[in-house]
Amino acid sequence: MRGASETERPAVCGSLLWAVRRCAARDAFCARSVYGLVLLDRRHSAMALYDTIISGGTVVTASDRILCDVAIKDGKIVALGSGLTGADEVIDATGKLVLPGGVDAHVHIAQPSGEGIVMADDFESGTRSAALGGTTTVMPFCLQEKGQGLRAALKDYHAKADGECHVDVSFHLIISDPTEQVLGQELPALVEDGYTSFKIFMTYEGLALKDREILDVMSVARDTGALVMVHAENYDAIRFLTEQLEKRGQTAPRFHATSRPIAVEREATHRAISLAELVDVPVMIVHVSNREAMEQIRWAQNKGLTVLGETCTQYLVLTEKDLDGLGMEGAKYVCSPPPRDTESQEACWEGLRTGVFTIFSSDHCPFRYDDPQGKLTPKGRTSFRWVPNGIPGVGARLPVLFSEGVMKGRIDLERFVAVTATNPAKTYGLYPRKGTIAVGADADIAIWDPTKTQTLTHDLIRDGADYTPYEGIEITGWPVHTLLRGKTVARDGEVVGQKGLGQHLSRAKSPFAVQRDPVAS
Ligand code: DUC
Ligand code: ZN
Ligand code: ZN
Repeated sequence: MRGASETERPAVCGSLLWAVRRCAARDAFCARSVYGLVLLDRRHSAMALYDTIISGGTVVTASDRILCDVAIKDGKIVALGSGLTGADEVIDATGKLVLPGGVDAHVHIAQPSGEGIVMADDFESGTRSAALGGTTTVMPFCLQEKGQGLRAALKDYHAKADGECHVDVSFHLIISDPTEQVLGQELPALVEDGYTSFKIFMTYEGLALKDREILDVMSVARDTGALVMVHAENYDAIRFLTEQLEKRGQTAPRFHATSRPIAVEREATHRAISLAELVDVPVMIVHVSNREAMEQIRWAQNKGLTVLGETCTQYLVLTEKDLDGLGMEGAKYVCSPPPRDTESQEACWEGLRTGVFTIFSSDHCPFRYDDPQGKLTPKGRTSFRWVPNGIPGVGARLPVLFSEGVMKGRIDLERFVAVTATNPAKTYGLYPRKGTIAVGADADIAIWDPTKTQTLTHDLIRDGADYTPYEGIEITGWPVHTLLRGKTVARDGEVVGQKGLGQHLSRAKSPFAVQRDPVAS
């Protein structure tokens, strides 16, 4: 067996091109893993060298695209090269794109959402939809209820998820009650245990933290190397506007958008950035919906602050007009921040293209529409303020971005991979295990047919909701085969195999939050 010489670059750090050339040059004799040297030697060819080869497709990473085969062994990618042979199973990907499975860094699954309201997805249905939509890792939130310890909250969420998932899962924490115990004991211990990111809210009854509390949480993040995600909307301003609207009888779902105008988001975004600057800690502003909020982030980035941004599907293809539907129809689009206008959509595309936004997520937060425990809760009919906040999207995220972004020339394929897989994996401490196609990475792969065209309907998405807000969009390109650690989990619109293949992932600290070893892989 030939090993890599001391002077060679470790394969996982190299570009895809480099790895391919290197494998091709050696006739795919050997491969290195991220975690050590591996034994792939032709002399053992009586036994299959590989479990699976994906042959003939165009492999795309965040930096390269190249025609080559991908060999998989024991759930890992072990070789990239041309003319690879010697596998138990060969998947013909001729004419297809071979992409890293998506990493959806912002989803809500089975999260308690208020009295009488039930989220539409459990971990089985939410991760089923993810697999069908080409996503192989989801990052849901574990919500700390007021008065609850974080460990207790995590125990509940693990109990809900364990054995149920079709794709891998890794929890962020939501801090709603930053007590001394939480800040001083639980959070630091949990960061060391691999829960390396937490979300805080600047709005919502029972969730909104005061500025002082935000500073306290940020300060723990700074001390522990965790990444703070911020829901940036001004709580008092929303309450003020909501009360005014209700006094005027303006209670239909469309007034949800009126109650949360851009200034509400812009102000909170700027405040979150300023608080993070004071503490000297990186911060991720999630679900950014418009140019003014994006400009706060760009301003901070230009100033040299580590401020990251995320935008989501709804801000690219929905507008406030979608909330106008007859009767309660608009409730299908109630989410926060609300979708804006076409200029805001353009700004979000620009942010994805230029890198102001590092990450593209779904903010999947599903409620059934025609259901008293969902969007049509009796209280919701009395005012928009009671309509459950959030829309489904984990299954639609990648097809919509591929079709509207890549196929319409707004972003290129490499950027698509970057914002949907590589960057989320890097940002939240899952890289290089997740988020790329490289020797040593988990074989989490979505094979796309870029020519497949269809009209988006809920039966293609198959989450637990009873609608998709993206119904009727004409989609070009579809993930026709999804593999999780080398095993097929979805193919041709059907989930394959048993639930329970998905595992919980403990994460490293974000490279944005801690100094990286400059030479480690
Ligand atoms: N914030 C989220 O992140 N998701 C859904 C609703 C919300 O306000
Ligand atoms: Zn939020
Ligand atoms: Zn969310």
